[in-house]
Amino acid sequence: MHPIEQAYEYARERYAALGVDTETALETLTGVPISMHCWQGDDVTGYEAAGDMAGSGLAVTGGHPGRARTADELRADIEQALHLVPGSHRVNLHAIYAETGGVKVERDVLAPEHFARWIDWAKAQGLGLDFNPTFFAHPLAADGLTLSHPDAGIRAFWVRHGQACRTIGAAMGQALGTPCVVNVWIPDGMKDLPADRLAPRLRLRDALDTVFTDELPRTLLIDAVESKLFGIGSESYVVGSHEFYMGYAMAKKKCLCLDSGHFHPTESIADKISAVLLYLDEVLLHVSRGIRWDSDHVVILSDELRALAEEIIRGGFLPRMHIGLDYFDASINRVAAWTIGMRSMAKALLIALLEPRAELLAYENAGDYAGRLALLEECKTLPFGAVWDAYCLRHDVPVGPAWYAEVQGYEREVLAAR
Ligand code: RNT
Ligand code: ZN
Repeated sequence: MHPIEQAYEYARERYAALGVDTETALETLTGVPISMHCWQGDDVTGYEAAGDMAGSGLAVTGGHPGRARTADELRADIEQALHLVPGSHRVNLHAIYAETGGVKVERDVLAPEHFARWIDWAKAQGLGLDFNPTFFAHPLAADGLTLSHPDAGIRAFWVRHGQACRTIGAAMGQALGTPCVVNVWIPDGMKDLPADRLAPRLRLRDALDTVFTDELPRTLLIDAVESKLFGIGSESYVVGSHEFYMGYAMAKKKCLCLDSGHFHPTESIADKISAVLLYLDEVLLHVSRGIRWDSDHVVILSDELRALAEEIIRGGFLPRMHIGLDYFDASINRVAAWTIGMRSMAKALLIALLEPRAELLAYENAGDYAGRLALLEECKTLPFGAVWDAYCLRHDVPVGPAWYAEVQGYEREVLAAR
């Protein structure tokens, strides 16, 4: 027997003794797509003529060579990363990744044809696509206000952009046979104390209502809205706060996006899932890793990530969750940054699927909290690594750190030439 299968056999028995079927866990994991954010590959620049981060409130740090300079390079890099991740996944695009053949196309008139190459590629790769309007890196976003802008003309421009992006998302959903999650995040806010917190929120609410006017079937498109706590340049006030969007999503039956970097540093989005899903149909996750602030570090197998996965699995919420990654680190090899995040997310889900749920609940229901804590602690050293290795082997992706050699080869042969 292959040593990995041998280790797996031992692990299978250890889990079986706790009432956990590793085969069922692996089967479930195979069916969970993770949406990989394209913007890790090019530092959120996109391929519009004058891509800069104007009005974004985001900060990408690092200057590792090999940034994808074109959509073709980006697709090649994404393929390389996904090749190292077990399971079938999705790719998350932004409007700034439109391909307009060198012609300037304003954001408010973008159309599905500008994403035809992405759609054809996704079809060929067997990938689902998700999408985001880009309400930043644009002269009309330069003062940090978009859908809540006091100028009706600027607001209308961004409303048209949001509408155009829903049309594009629906076309993606139609072409690929899987609904496209279209997530609205805007940077709107103020650096210093506003005198009026209400008016921008009223404008945002009305603008969103106009963006969402067209009823589009859930089979093609899922509308999501994403809040934020603060950004660079919006430290004192963010128009689309958590309360704003939680209320909006509930009132208007939208999907709520929870980004793990968009709350106070000690606040965990894991705890929010079972609360918001009492009132909402669906939740989108932007899995990120903040260090001291919303720093968007590469996702790793942290306690926070494990807690998030546990909550999804414990609640039986998988069918109502859309799991996406959202970070950007330009200081290390970008293909590795993707691979680490994707593999970590899948590992966290696997560990959660391997939890001895019945035993834990038995302790809890008996009021034996010492037993519950003892078992949770013992679970941390159960041989989930052997189950993960078997999963990688079965899906024909490198086992253990072996994947990094492939990234090194790609860096030498492809990235270094950029
Ligand atoms: C910004 C939000 C948003 C972006 C992406 C690029 O704070 O998290 O989701 O990161 O849309
Ligand atoms: Zn996000």
